[in-house]
Amino acid sequence: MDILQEIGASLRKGDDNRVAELTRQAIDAGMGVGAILDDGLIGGMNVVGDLFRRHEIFLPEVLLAARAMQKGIDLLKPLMIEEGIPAVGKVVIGTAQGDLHDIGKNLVGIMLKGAGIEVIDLGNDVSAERFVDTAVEAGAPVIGISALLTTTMSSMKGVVDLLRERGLNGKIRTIIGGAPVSKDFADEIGADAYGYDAANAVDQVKALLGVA
Ligand code: B1M
Repeated sequence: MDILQEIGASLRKGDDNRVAELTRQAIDAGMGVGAILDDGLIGGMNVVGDLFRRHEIFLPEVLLAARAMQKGIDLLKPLMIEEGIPAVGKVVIGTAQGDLHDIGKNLVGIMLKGAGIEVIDLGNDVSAERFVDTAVEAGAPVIGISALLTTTMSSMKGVVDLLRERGLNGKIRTIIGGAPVSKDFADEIGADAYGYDAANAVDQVKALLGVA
């Protein structure tokens, strides 16, 4: 088993110390951040999702896997963020109201910071009012919303609708993403952009900020 497969296997077992140790080894061996993330950590988490869907593992195991994934991401974070880049724009991010899945959102935040964008992270389970109020107060022209549940996707529409109600559409733009979200859904609810993964989210946000 190669080191990336081993990261995935340890993540499935929820062995956070081993995931951290292997991630460190992979970094030291000169493996790229993208490969460690996609083929190690995210690959492992996808298997966890499949096992969970088939009721072969249960929530406590998923939580342990999420904790292990976060330990790996924490080690990759400094490599994804180049310190001292002047900010080229400001974005408010968070997960949709009712949604506690924040790993993807955290990755998007790290990548945005890495691209020199200032990120105001509201965490998870964020109401439409809080997204919009924060963007207005902070003078952020972009709101990014992440959802992992089909049931919380509808609250993304709440943010778009609230911006429209307050006459802010066009002034504050929205980008949405997350596993069940699609470009079609973004178009349907009137979001300005859709990011299919964290790297694509950076390209889309830069385009919204006009710095692409
Ligand atoms: Co949950 N969960 N979960 N879970 N969980 C899923 C999402 C599920 C698909 C599992 C399954 O059944 N196979 C399923 C949803 C089914 C559905 O809605 N159709 C599910 C369920 C049902 C639930 C609960 C309801 C279970 C229960 O209580 N019975 C519950 C809901 C809690 C809530 O939110 N209210 C629940 C709870 C949890 C945990 C708390 C245990 C844990 C989350 C821990 C945490 O995030 N801190 C958890 C986890 C870990 C998962 C899976 C296994 C993994 C999610 C993940 O982190 N993936 C997930 C199955 C799966 O997705 N394979 C599952 C890795 C992450 C990097 O990917 O978030 O997709 P992702 O982000 C990607 C892209 O989507 C994109 O970029 C990222 C990097 O490429 N992206 C964006 C994400 N946000 C973006 C925003 C953008 C742009 C791109 O712009 C702003």
